[in-house]
Amino acid sequence: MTSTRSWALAGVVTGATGVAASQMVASLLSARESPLVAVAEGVVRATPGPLASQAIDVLGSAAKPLLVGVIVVALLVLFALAGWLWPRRTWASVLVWLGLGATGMVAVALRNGTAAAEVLPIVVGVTVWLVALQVFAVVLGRDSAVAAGPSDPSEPSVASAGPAAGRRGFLATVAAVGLLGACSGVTAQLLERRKAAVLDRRRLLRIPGVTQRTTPARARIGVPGVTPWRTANDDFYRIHTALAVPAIDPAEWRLRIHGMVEREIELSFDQLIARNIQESWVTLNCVSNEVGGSLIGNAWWSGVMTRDLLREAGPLPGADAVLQTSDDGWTCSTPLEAMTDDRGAMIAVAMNGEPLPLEHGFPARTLVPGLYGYTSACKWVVDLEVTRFSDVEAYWTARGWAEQAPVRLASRIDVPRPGAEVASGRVTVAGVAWHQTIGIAEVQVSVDGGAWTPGRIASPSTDSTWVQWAADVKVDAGDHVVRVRAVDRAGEVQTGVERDPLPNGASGWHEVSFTAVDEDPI
Ligand SMILES: Nc1nc2c(c(=O)[nH]1)N[C@H]1C(S)=C(S)[C@@H](COP(=O)(O)O)O[C@H]1N2
Ligand SMILES: [Mo]
Repeated sequence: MTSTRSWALAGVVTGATGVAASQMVASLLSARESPLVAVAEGVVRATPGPLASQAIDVLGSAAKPLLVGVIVVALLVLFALAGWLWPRRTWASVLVWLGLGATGMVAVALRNGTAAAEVLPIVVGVTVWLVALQVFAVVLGRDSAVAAGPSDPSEPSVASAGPAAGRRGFLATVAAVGLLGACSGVTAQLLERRKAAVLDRRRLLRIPGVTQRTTPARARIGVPGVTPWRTANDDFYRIHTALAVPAIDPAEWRLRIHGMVEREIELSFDQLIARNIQESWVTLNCVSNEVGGSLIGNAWWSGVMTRDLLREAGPLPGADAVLQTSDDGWTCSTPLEAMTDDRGAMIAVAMNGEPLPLEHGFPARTLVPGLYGYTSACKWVVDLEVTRFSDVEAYWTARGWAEQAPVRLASRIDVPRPGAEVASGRVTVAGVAWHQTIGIAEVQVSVDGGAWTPGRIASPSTDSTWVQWAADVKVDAGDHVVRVRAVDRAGEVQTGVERDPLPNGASGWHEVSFTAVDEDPI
């Protein structure tokens, strides 16, 4: 086998394996799209409309497979080229691989942004390419030393007349890299198929008692630019430690309630949703949210009250905690009290009128108004163990976060945006404020360190959600800083003491700098 053919083959096998590995990582991380698909769709979008419609006219339904075919052939040629280049001009080969990676990166970023789940598949793919070719270089380099081609000594070669061992080494490497690729590809396929099946189940799922709800009029402050009061599912922040989002078939899901109880309960999904479904607006936030941060969202949730389920199980005296476990092994420990009092803690099965999105815990997750997510809002929940705090440790409490973490009274400015330029005179400042289960009574703003003056708040129907607020302030031309603080219904005034999120939530006043300019008198 000639060196040219060996290296071209090495390039093709390496290239395909890198793509397969990246597909597998994309499936594992539930990326919105694999890099390969993102590039293909990028090509479609970049194709001028008339050309595209002409292509579809002429080629009909063959247009799509043809496009895929063209991309695959183009990739194979590039892979072969990059393989051939490796022993000759390694830097040029590296440039080809990096260029391919960069193309994927741009396609993905334009479409889905640069979250870890979108970027990591590309990083893995490029790494596989470079490492595999280096392995080939070692194997083929060793062989070429043994069987240097007579014709051109500057060209490393594996002469067909070379020692059979050398050739076997090369073929073994092709087989090993190819096997890695095949396994990755098959894994990606299986993951995708499982996920597709679960998504199908979810799409067809109808849960009696689940309703849709839009933002109530009284919850709107009516200032443009303020965060929508109801957070759409796609815009809801997502936090989980699981690398792969669990894809759970509701037919296989079980919830076990046990531990310090009189009666153990085990429920299938059908048994759960056959119970009394109740619904409410609840704002959920993450303890890691910085002052002014966006790890908070508000939705219309539907589910079964944990109070009812736990009462039925009958907690034994001495129990003060519920250790919740997710299908992915993540745990949190929640005060038993918070899951059995009247605040409306639930096993949620729907979010904004739809079955939970997979990323938010499908088919069931818990939700406890007034507590940060890490101590209460177990996604893909499968197990509730009634226990004692002194007997258990949960995922984050074992890592230095507080055992008890009620949400802190907080407020945020959404408009003006930091650095905004606004017309001098009357400026409307607006945002959101929250102290779940207690509720917000008042929001105050202070401009340039001046006196706190009250703004107005919209009034949602429950204290378990954030409120939108607004305040009109007067400013002259120049740079300004506006601050906000909230007062809750219990009379607590939001503290200006600045604390980091660790161990039990950030505190401090959110402030925004902006510039006021005099409008041109026309
Ligand atoms: N299984 C599981 N559930 C989890 C977590 C997790 O890492 N794994 N993170 C928690 C944290 S820290 C928060 S803030 C909320 C976030 O819920 P969301 O992703 O639906 O917004 O989920 C909680 N439930
Ligand atoms: Mo969190």
